[in-house]
Amino acid sequence: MSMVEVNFDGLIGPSHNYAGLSFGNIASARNAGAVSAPRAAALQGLAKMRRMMALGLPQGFLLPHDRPNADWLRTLGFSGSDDAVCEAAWREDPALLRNAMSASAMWTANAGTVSPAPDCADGRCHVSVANLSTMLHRSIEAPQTLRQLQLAFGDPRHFAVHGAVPSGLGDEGAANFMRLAPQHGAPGLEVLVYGEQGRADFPARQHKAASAAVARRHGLDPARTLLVRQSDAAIAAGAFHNDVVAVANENVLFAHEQAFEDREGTYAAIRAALPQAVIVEAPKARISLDAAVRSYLFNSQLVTLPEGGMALVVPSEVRDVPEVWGWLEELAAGNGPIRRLEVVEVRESMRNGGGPACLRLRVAVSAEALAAIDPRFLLDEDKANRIAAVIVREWPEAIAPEDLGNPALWRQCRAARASLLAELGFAEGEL
Ligand code: SUG
Repeated sequence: MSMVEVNFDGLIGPSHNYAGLSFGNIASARNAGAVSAPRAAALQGLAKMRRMMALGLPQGFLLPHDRPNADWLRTLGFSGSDDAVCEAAWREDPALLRNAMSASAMWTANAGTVSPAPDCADGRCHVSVANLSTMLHRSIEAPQTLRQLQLAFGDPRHFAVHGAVPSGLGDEGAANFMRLAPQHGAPGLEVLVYGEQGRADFPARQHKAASAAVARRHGLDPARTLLVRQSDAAIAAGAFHNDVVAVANENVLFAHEQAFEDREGTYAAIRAALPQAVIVEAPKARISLDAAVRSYLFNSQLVTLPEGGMALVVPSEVRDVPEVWGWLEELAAGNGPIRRLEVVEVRESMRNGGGPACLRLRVAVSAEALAAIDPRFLLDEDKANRIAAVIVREWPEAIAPEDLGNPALWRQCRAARASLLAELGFAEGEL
C-alpha cells in the first residue's frame, strides 16, 4: 500500500516560558528563570512546518492547550472564577500555577504513540495518548490531547484512539518509539524504548510495562515488536527521551553508539526482523553522549523526500558543536542513505529541551485515511499565513518568571488561544 507520513507539529502556545519544570532535562534546568519569547517561539515552530511543506511533505498541527489550566487547579482544591483560582494558587503555592501555565503540549512527540495501520491486527491506525505522568506539568496534558486526537482521527474506519494507560506506569508517547519498515506503507517493526528505574540519577520516564501495554492495545504482532532498554548512560547524560539519542525512518536507524543498553543485541534483533535495515551509528569516539545531548543531533527529523532519498532536518545548534557538525558533514557527503541536511531554527523550544523531532507527532497514512483526517488539523500556506497573523497580533512578546502570576498575562493567553481556535474554525468548547 502506498502511504505518506504526516507530521503533526504542536503550535507553540502563548504561555511558553522557562520555569525549569523538567528534572533530568538539562536544557530546561539550565534556562530556568530566563525570559522567554512566546511570539518568536511560535513563529519559529511555524517556519519549521513551512520548511517541511516546501520539501513537498504533508504537514499537520495540534493546538495549544488551555493555559493557565484553571480546571486542573480546581482539582487541587482552589475555587471561584478562573482568575480567582489562579490568584489563590499563586499566593499559596506558586509552583502549582507554574505547572498550570506550562506550554509543554507543544512537544507533540509526547502526545501519544502511533502505530500505522499495516502494523495493527485490525488494519487500522492505532493511537494511544501518553499519560506523561513522571512530570507534574506534563501529566496535565492527557485529557486535552485526547480530545484533539479524537477530533483529528475520529473516523473509526481508519483510526482507533485510546486513552492514556494508567498513570502508575509512565508513558511518554512517540518520543520513545521508532518504526522501521521497508517503506511507510509496508508492515513494520515497532521498537518501543523504555528506561530502567533507579539506574541513573535522573528519572526513567518510560516504563517497560507501559510500552508493553501500548503494544497490546494496538494489536501489534509480537514477531514485529521489540521492547528495547535505553542505556542508563544516555539517561544520565540528559537523554530523558530516546529521541534525544536515536531516530528512525523507513529502513534507516540513526543512533548514537550508546543509545541502547544492549547495543549488539538490539541491532541483531532489528536485522533479524528487518533484513533491509540500515543502521547509521555515530561512534562515541567522534561524538560523546554529552555532545549529542548538547547539540540535539538525534532530535532531528529523518524524512523521505517525494523525489526519493532522505533528508535530516537538524536544529541549528548542531553547528555550534564542531565535532558534531564536522562528523555530520562527512556523513552527508558519504554513500549512506542520509544525503541532505536541512538546518532549522527552533531555539526557543530547544532552550526547554525540545528539538525539531520533539515538536512533531508522525502519523503514516494511506490516501483514504489522510482524506478522513479532520482537515482543520492540516496545514497549507494560506492557513500558515492566517495562523502567523494571529500569533503576531496576540502572542506575548516576552514572559519573565514573575509575569506568570500576572492576571493580565492569564487573560492574554486565554484570549490568544481563543482567537486562534476561532480562526481555524473550532467552536468554543469543542476542545
Ligand atoms: O518533557 N520540556 C519537555 C521537552 C520535551 C521534549 N520532547 C521529546 N524529547 N520528545 C520535557 O522535558 C520543559 C518545561 C519547563 O521546564 O517549563 C519541558 O517540559
